Amino acid sequence: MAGPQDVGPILNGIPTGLPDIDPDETQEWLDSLSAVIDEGGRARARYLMLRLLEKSREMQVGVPSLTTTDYVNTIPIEHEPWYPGDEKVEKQIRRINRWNAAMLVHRAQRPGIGVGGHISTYASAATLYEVGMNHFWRGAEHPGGGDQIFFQGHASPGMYARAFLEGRLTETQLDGFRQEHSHVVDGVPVALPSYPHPRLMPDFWQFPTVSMGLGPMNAIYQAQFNKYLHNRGIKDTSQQRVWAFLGDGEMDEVESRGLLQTAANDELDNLTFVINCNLQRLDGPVRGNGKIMQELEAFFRGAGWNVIKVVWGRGWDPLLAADHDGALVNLMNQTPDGDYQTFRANDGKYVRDFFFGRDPRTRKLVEKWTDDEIWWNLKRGGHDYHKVYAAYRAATEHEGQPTVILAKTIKGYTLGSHFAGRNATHQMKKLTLDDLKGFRDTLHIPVTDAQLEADPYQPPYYHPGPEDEAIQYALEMRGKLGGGLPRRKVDYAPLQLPGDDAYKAVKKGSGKQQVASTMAWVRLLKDLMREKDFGQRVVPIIPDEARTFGMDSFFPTIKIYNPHGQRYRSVDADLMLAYKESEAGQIVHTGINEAGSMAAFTAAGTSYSTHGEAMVPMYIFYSMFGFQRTADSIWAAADQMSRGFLLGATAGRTTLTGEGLQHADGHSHLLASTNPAVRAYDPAFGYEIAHIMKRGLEQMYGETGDGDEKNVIYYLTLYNEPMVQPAEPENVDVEGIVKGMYRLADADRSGRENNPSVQLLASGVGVPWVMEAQQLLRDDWGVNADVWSVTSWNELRREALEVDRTRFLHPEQQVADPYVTQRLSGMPGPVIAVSDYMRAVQDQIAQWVPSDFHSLGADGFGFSDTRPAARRYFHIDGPSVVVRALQALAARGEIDASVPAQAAEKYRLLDVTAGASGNAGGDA
Ligand SMILES: Cc1ncc(C[n+]2csc(CCOP(=O)(O)OP(=O)(O)O)c2C)c(N)n1
Ligand SMILES: [Mg+2]
Repeated sequence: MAGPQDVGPILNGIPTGLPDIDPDETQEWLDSLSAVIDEGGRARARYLMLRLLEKSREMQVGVPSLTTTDYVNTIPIEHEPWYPGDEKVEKQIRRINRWNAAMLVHRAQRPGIGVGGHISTYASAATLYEVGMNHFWRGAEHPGGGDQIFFQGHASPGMYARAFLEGRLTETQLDGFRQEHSHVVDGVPVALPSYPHPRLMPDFWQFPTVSMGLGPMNAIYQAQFNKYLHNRGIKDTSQQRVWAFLGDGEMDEVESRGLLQTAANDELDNLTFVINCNLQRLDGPVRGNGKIMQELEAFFRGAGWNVIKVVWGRGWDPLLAADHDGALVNLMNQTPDGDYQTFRANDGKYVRDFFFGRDPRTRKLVEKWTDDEIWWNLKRGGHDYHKVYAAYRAATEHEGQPTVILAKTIKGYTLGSHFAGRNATHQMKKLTLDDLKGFRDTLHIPVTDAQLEADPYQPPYYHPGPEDEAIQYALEMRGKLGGGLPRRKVDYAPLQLPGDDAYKAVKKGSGKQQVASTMAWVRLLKDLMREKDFGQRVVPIIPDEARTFGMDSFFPTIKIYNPHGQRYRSVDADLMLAYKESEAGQIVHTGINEAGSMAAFTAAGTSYSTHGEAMVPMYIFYSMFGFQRTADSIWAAADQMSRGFLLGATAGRTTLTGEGLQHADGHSHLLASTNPAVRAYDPAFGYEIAHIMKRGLEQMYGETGDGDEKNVIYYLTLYNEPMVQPAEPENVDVEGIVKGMYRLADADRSGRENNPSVQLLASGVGVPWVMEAQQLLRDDWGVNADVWSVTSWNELRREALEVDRTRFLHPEQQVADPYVTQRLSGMPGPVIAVSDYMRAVQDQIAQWVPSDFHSLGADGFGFSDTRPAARRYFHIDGPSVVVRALQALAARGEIDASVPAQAAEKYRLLDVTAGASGNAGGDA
């Protein structure tokens, strides 16, 4: 066992190396403690120690804070505020919501539909939502701006029920729950999505939350973004708050906890997490043997949050007041969650016997109570309006820290004994006739037995009519707070976009200088940011790679956002490119944190809707750590209809090749192709980048177009291989660049008119390889090769799929060929397609190529080596393209069958050291 001599210099935050300047006095204190334990017992000693700690902190004695407190409410009764609502009416509202939320799911289980839903999550959280709805959350029309609420995904039926009660949704809509295309009325679908999905219900849901763990991250960065907008003088957001409703099971997702420090460091006191601690997740208890609330308390407090526990309802107050020797608190502290769950799945007698009965002193506390009283009076804190209200008030008044409210509830509350606290409750979607009757009685819903028996699959919804007192009250409260929630609205001024001049420099090319496409993009960004009005709308987001991408030059000019400014003298303060943080900084520097960067991107990219202020996020990252690492966040960003630019820098499987397997991105375009909102481009040169960026800005932020057309995300891959950036060719095919391909360099056929031809297609860093191949084919084999720059395999495919679909569904229509077919038809010879990505990227267009199609690509794991060696290894370099082209021609009988082998021999195709395609270097 470790003795005092074994511990390090720091013990639990208390320095142990300090000299004792008065050992006698110290001994007196220690003796007093021993005496208290001897006379008053350990509980008394503990009490005194805690009081001493409290007093020490009050008097600014630097003692370490405790990570956990007793298993009781954080806010003592004497600090509870007066409850400003009409509890009776609010209870009635809550009952109606509970009923309708459950009926909505139950009816969606009707025969022939059976699409499911969740009942128990909302049942446990109804009070948490209702207190917010009636007293706290500001709607979009509030003069101070609306609050932003991340509703727990599986609680969506409750939000629909509330909107129905307020007259914002109809019964027909409720009946279309989870039948988004098939529930058709008068020819149009009238339906509701399963979960909060802005893309599916764009005037209602604001934040997608159902992929657990993303909500917490996005809420933190939403709160940060609100302060960012404020500090940069773009919008006064000082009155707006962000609330995130989360499950206790959800808190096991790494994403749920991984960014808590950001909220604390930024002092996001505009942020409140409400964690519904019903002690259960889908399969069973969250911490059967432990206590999730205690664990979360320690975790959040350790991360620097203000923690408010709402454990017990008001019925417990007199018992706790009478608990003079701490026996009840002791019992509360010791009982594991698994037992708490079991208590609520039983009855009052069980609670008396197995909870209070564990200690004679606690048994005595309730000896005058009936079993029913024990059952009905002793509620959990998250079901008590007063306690929840007190917590919300305290959270909104707290300054300098984000707050988490840990509210203890019962999963399936009020749904009856088959649901409440049962392990299976999360998955239960329908009620038996008996359940329905019991539930109706518990909630006092005026529905008769006969009505329930008539069709137990379709019990009626209940709405007391717009004149009813409860409805009037609900509407009045929402009216005062600025209107119904959730609600998404889109109302913003289109941006004044940069003119052609901003793109001039990058279109000029780099002369003789070798410049990587990343640099070309950074140069363009600099010019775009110089544009008056527009420049300040750009939100550069960088996870600690600014130097890699040559963006450190931004530090002293537009500065790094930090709500605390720069309180230290930076080590490089004397340098021109000094590291500079500022309250009004423009760069969102997330640290090494791609997940957080995507959350920041989402917050900025939806600002056109969440704040009515269009902002342009430009999130630049190591391309391997974008889609590969955070694709689910990008999916959610697309659901939320984010707009902006993702820049996958250091792209390619052989271009950053010094960095090797884990860094070498040879597939992000394929991953990008799975996201319907992403427009992915793999440009080769600066001028292509310029046109794509320009088109992206026009599409997403310009005055034209509407709807989903604008709700897209542009993804550009950028490389770090220095090469001469050509000037934009005269009359360049801009439409081709934007649609995905254009003819870059025709073969020089003079004197070789009748020689065989091939079409070489390449993207990104592969374009120089096919230029090399074009020359070799001409000089060594007399073959005419036309070169195409494919700026987007993905876009070519997307367009072709659209054509296919139209042809399939409207065979009667005359539909023009897909763009890729049109461009290649009539072009002589087979097609060879190559890039620094795996073949599947290029193969996306195969079926629409009107000629033989052959692809080369970087399939397999990356590795570290020189660029030329890696390209030779994957057989994507210039000579490999030549040999592939010759094979294709030989197969068509256009050249002699022996030629390809001769070529392979000539170029030593199987010798990786013989490769010469590309520049040396390849680190980041
Ligand atoms: C990333 C992810 N994994 C799994 C699920 C499936 N899932 C939905 S709800 C749920 C249990 C939720 O438990 P908890 O967070 O405690 O919420 P409660 O319903 O108890 O309030 C699970 C596993 C999901 N939605 N997202
Ligand atoms: Mg739970």
